[in-house]
Amino acid sequence: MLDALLDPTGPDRPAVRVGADALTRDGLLEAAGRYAAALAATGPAPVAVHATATVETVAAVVGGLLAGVPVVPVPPDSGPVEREHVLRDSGAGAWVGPAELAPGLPVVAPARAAAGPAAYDPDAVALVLYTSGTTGLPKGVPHTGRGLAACLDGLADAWAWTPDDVLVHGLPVFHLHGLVLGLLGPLRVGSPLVHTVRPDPAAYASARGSVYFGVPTVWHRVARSPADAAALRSARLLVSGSAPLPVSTFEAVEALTGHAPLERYGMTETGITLATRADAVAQAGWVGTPVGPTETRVDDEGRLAVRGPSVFTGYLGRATPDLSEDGWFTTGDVAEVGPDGSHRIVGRESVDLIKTGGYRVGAGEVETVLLDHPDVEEAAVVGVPDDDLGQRIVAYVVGPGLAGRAGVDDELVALVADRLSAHKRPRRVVVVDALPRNAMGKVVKSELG
Ligand code: MLC
Ligand code: AMP
Repeated sequence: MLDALLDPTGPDRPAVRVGADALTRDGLLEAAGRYAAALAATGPAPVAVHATATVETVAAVVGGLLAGVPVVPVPPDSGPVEREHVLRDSGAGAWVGPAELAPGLPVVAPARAAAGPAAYDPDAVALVLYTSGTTGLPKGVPHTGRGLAACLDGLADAWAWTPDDVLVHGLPVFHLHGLVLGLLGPLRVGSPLVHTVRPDPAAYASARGSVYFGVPTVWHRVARSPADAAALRSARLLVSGSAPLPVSTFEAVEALTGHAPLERYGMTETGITLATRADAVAQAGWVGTPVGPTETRVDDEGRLAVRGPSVFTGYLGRATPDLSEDGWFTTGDVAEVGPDGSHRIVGRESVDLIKTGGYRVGAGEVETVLLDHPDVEEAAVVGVPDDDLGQRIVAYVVGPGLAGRAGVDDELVALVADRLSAHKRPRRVVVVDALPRNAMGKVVKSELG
């Protein structure tokens, strides 16, 4: 799957830069090969990686892939409840990260001598990504090398992405966007990567790349920083994804940079299934045509289903009712298809999946933590529209001991931060006497926010 990285005729130039640290192609193969050698000794169980934005994470992830050991990237800010769940649920047998964060798991240290790649099985699980559902703790999404490669080849074709490009982004390296597209993409295509550690407009401006990736929040911030935006004029492509790009942001970015952002659409479960091609005219609000051999289907109610080589084959260890036997995955997004075959994402079916800053957060996951507080009797978590984040998380709570108590919001935000990833914290906590409910007793979330 890492074709360009493993091509012995490829140039030994800086392949991956993360902040101030850079690895050449040979340097990365050496660093990753040392992890691969160590992993050969820990056995075939998945390796979980504390996925900070560092070259060490890059080496560990690539090392797992070279060794043929499934890699489970773990958000470095995940609280203990979330982290313990991911480690247990994935069946991880080894850990790259601080020992105290994964008690009981052997810590993998790079071996003295690098190992070369193990025999590659394209149908073996290469990565397990965790993503939120509407309720419960995050679910594991296994991807094979074949599926990931199909996704990346489709995008390389759509964007005419070649080794002559330099990719720039600063997205987290534990999700589909930052890790698969943003790291495995350059290693498959052979284009150098400049990872800016954080996706700040100033860092994007000084990186001088040709292709830039960002979530809409990043583009919103770029648009508010005209001098940095102007530095992106020399780029070839600005790509947005992971959440809807507001028309106002699309237009501001185009005016300041001279580039209409190319939107693409995907999901942790499906890979990137729709993309605006580099040679198409990008239109605000439209996310493009099927990637590679992907097929899409939109029913009378607008429900979007996708099928193709990058779509997963089911959650790890649990039923996957949204996946049909013949491979169609019902995304939960509502879409329309234009006369040119381009797709527009109109909304989501469930209010319980929130997208904040491009992160997917299940309302139920946050509600469960809030309900663990002794004074919280009822909780409803919603995403309310936010210019910068797309949606911001607001929690409504009910409990006789809460009303009028000073600092209750900080206490509940801290409780969430203590258990789950930082971006799952509510931005605001509202104490109410009662939650709006319908005749069936179900909370009417549309009346909140
Ligand atoms: C945040 N903060 C809070 C808070 N929430 N403080 C108190 N209470 C809360 N509830 C803090 C933050 O920790 C931060 O502190 C500061 O407030 C600013 O927070 P922010 O406004 O959220 O900004 P930032 O931290 O800069 O995050 C924005 C962002 C980030 C865009 C950088 O959201 C991000 O990296 N998003 C990318 C998500 C992503 O990659 N998704 C892809 C999923 S895959 P401090 O101290 O740190 O400044 C997918 C499929 C596909 O979707 O199609 O790609
Ligand atoms: P995740 O599971 O984090 O991979 O999030 C997937 C969800 O992000 C999709 O189901 C969509 O709701 C949303 N999404 C991703 N890309 C886009 C886009 N370009 N436009 C609108 N929504 C998007």
